[in-house]
Amino acid sequence: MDSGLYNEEKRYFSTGKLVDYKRNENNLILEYSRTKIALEFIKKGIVRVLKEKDEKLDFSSTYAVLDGNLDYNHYQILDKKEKLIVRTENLDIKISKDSFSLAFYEKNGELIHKDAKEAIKWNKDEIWAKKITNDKENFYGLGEKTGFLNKKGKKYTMWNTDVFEAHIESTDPLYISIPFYLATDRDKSYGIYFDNSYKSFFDFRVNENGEYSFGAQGGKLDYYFIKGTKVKDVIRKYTKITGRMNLPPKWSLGYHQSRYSYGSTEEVKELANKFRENDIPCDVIHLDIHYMDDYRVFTWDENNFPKPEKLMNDLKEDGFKVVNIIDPGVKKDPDYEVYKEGMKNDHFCRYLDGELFTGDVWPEESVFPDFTSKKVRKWWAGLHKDLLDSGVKGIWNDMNEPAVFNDTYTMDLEVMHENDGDPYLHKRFHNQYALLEAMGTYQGIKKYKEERPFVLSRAGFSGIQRYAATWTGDNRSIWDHLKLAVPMLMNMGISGLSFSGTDIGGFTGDSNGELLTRWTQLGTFMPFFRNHSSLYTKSQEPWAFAEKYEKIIKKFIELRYKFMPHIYNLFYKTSQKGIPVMRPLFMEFPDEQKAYEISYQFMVGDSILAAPVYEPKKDKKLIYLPEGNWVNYFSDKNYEGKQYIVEDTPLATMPLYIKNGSILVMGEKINYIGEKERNYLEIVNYLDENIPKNSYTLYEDDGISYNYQEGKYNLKKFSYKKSKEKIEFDINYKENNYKTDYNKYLIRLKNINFKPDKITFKGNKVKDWEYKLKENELTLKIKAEEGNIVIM
Ligand code: MIG
Repeated sequence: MDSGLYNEEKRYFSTGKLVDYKRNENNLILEYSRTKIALEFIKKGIVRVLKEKDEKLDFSSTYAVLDGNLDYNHYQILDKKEKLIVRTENLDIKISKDSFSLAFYEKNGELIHKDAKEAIKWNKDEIWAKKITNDKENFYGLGEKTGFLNKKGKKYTMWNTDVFEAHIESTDPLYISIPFYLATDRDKSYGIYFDNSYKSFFDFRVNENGEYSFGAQGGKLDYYFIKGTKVKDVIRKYTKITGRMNLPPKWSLGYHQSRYSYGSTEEVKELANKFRENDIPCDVIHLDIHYMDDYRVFTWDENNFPKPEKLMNDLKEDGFKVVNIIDPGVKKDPDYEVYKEGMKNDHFCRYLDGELFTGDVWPEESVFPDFTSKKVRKWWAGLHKDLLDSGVKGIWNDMNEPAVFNDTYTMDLEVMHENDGDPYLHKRFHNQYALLEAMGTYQGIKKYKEERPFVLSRAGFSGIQRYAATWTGDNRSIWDHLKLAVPMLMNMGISGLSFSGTDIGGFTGDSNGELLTRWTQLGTFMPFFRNHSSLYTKSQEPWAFAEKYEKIIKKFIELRYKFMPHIYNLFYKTSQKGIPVMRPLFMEFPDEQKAYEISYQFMVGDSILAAPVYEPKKDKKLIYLPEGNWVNYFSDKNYEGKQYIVEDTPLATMPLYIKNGSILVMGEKINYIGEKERNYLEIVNYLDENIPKNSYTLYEDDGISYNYQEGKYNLKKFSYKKSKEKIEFDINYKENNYKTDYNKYLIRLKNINFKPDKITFKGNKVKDWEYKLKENELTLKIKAEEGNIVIM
């Protein structure tokens, strides 16, 4: 079988010599003797490299790429003997005349990245880009991939695939394809986004000449070089090209409970009651495929769910939101409305000769909407009306690789997609199928609810972050899969998919109390926080095992809600800049060599470090703490950074550290988002001897509507400043157009090192304060207003 990897033995064409070139507004056309190549200048520091196909330069993109980014034309061309040099404001690009090859330099002459000598190769089936790396450079990203954080030395395939259970280091590909990688060698970073949705390959097995490559079995060579001195800058620019997540409804950041499947009204109600009775916070319940009438999408099973509207209403009163699963396959049943309507309007995928494509999925023989067509997406959006009207709040898109129960596990590659008049075979659209479905789903929710949509998708392509959260599919209830989740989710975050999670407790197989407890601890700091398990497995709701486990699980779910103001704030930042919530250590500590290889610890934002336990009966763990001073959140024990420490890891706690010198905002314990008015917002200052001042800007809004787009939000800046004699704490409202539910600030200063004599707020004496000598902590309460606190 052809592995699809670049193979020197095969016959390929290469470009030949430069014959001519032409400068246009935003692009430079390079005419080599055997092909044309365009460099398109997208934005400052983003250059698109595009090779012609079938003797034409086709500037069209996949659905991943946002329109409207093209705005750069500040460049000059110098024609030298052996090279053309393109100078932009922040890049010098040297183009070799002998055979096409690029080298990107900083303005100071430092090399950022260069191509192999013959940089582009192709034959009738494949195209390849060949690149050069160095010993120090590592690779990250590529979305949903198993294995260690650093992808150097491995090869990967992009082909959306339903992989049941078997997720190990060598399992590849999986459900989601993100043809984007980040390369960094500590001093400099760049990204490459390969905008090709055919089956594609990234081969980071660097050869003796320092070469690596990527390519695809079809389509164009079309990639974006993204310059970024800092890693965050590369991600910011990548998500400029393919988009960022929108602000999610706040409830979707709470705890989700799911199972394949909660099968009746009674079962769902019992579940909901149990959460409230046991006083365990939960916002969301998921309904898997058994809520439907014989797996017909957009229907309800009338026996088990006779009155969905009533059920939704009852759940709503208890603060629950319901997310229903929808698969793309539509049952081929002449009496079924969705099938009839789709057939009448020709919405389903067909072969070139007009024959309907059918394949077996849950409803048995099924047909598949052609989401490449705008009118089909609109129809699909419309189909959600009844579900949403009945009170369903979010949609879960499963099986959208698309998965089909046949030999290839997917749609026949010869099936056609209409693509609004630019039709082509499934092999071109396969990896985009879920992205297009999610577009339709998102549109539907947006249309029928005056609220921010929540969509969860199993498959995806670059850009899926604009419409959906993602999860990593069918893992198992084994320790290895808890561990695997950590680097996988970090790489997803690097690849624009900030809102991701894994099935907590594991999907297939039986979970157990200890495993579920440890997994929930990780989940507390995972962007998407859902417990889900498969048919025929042991129940794994928080109370499913012994009480000692339930207690700890409850404590951690509560902790998620305690951290909610901060987590929501981090999501706000993702929506603004694309920077993920869950981050690899090197993103915050780029100067530390060690940080680039740490696969099983992560940062939540820039100030919290989590090192989840992923082994049974573990009572001690070796942890690396980067530069700075750190405090264990649970034990209050302080540690100096830039060293390994051995930490105690009793089941009741997880290694969680706050970087001293930072500020965190926290909420009160609630059972679900919006349950009740809060009394206060807690602002904790983790003071550090070496850090005399710092600040934290908090974003707040109603968490559900679009009013923030009309300015109805707050940006509150909290800062402290320390000197020998006093500490000042300043509250400054940059924006203040949303009325919050609390009216007090509870301010805590840890490591304060003196007992204050006098505290004032806006010049008036503060009475409500307490200093705890043993904890070395000051707590004070003031009215939630702007102003300056002086502590002397
Ligand atoms: O072939 O809808 O990954 O989360 O519970 C199984 C049933 C189909 C796969 C999803 C899983 C879901 C299950 N689905």
